[in-house]
Amino acid sequence: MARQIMHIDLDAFFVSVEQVENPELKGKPVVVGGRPDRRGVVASASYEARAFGLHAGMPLTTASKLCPQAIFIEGSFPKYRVASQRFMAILADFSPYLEPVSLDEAYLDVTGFESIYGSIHQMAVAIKKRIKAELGLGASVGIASCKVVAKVASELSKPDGLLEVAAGQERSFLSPLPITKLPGIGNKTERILNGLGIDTIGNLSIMPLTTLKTHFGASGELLWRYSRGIDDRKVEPPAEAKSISRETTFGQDTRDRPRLKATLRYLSERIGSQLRQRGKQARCVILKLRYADFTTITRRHTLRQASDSDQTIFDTGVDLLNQALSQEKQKVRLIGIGVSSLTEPAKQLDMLDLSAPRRERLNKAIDRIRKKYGFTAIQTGRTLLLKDIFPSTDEGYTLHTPSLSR
Ligand code: TTP
Ligand code: MG
Repeated sequence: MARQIMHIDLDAFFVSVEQVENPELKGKPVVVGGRPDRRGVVASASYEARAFGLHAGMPLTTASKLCPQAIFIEGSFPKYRVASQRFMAILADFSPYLEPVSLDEAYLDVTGFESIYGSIHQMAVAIKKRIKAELGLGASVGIASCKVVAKVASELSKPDGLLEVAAGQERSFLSPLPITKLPGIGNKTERILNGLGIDTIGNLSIMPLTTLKTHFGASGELLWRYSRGIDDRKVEPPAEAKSISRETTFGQDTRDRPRLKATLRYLSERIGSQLRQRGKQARCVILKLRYADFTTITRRHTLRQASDSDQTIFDTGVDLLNQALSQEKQKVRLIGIGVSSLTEPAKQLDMLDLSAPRRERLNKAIDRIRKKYGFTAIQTGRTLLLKDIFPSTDEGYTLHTPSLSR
């Protein structure tokens, strides 16, 4: 029997959360991402703003030129996280086979659920109703026999949509759509496919597999399968994150070391706190820098022993920063730090590092205080410098790219 997969995606998620909180924003061109005079990009645009050509990823300055009357909002990530958790909790009430994909997007395997709801279509209506009633948010739902077709269907039905693709109709549904509608086709793939004379998913689906493999390697086969509406991926509970990272863009490009280090310190503390919250340690620390000309580099260092300490992450980050700056004259536009190779905490502490137990106690105490009084209740001397750079709230500093610096 064919499976029944639902893909649910909230409409203009960040903007809609703001509109629920402040109904005056409803029906207006609204952008979440930051003020138009600030740097950074649009994270979410209302459908009214999209009518002016605004979209996610567009620089805020361009957005304000295209639509000067748009209302620009900085955004607050913790608020979106709460809304996302409530959204996922509603979905989990409908089917235990839930796979969150991002904050506002999930797959549900609903095979056989028509016996409870009358039809899968009615089940989707019930889900949309609950999301609207409890969160005030619009959602779009795609229903199909596999993930890729369900996703394309929800996207195509937006906003406030519901689109079901009957079993057997997958290929003919996809066929007339432009290739950009197929998940996984970015700018580069699009350019190459256009170069081969392919502009619709139907054209893509009749390409010989060997040609696609020559151009795209292993992902050529995925393109070939998806374009025919073939996708055996299961709806699975989320795997544990393999890495954690945070980054932010400066208001003005800078090479000021105290400022760079203060930002790095703050980002390191957030990473450390998240690691400890999850009960994980990391073996690898990664620094990311974007220079004034948008060149982006990452530099990594593997630690001798896995760690969850703010200080270790920061110290490693500073070493990588110093090395990178010694090889590059440009100013820095964006700085980020991340950790990967996550492991369970090692039982045996490094005998050569006598300060490790003390540091661990200190980190735990800091986490307790922050949990009670907010992230900025305790700050190291270095991050205090950030006071002058970023506005602060109890949840932490509001960085200019809220969505990207979570
Ligand atoms: P999307 O679901 O891609 O976008 P959306 O919900 O704003 O609009 P719609 O689904 O109706 O097309 O992403 C969900 C949220 O993720 C979005 O509200 C903001 C955030 N986001 C970013 O921060 N940066 C991005 O580049 C994108 C695409 C999304
Ligand atoms: Mg969305």
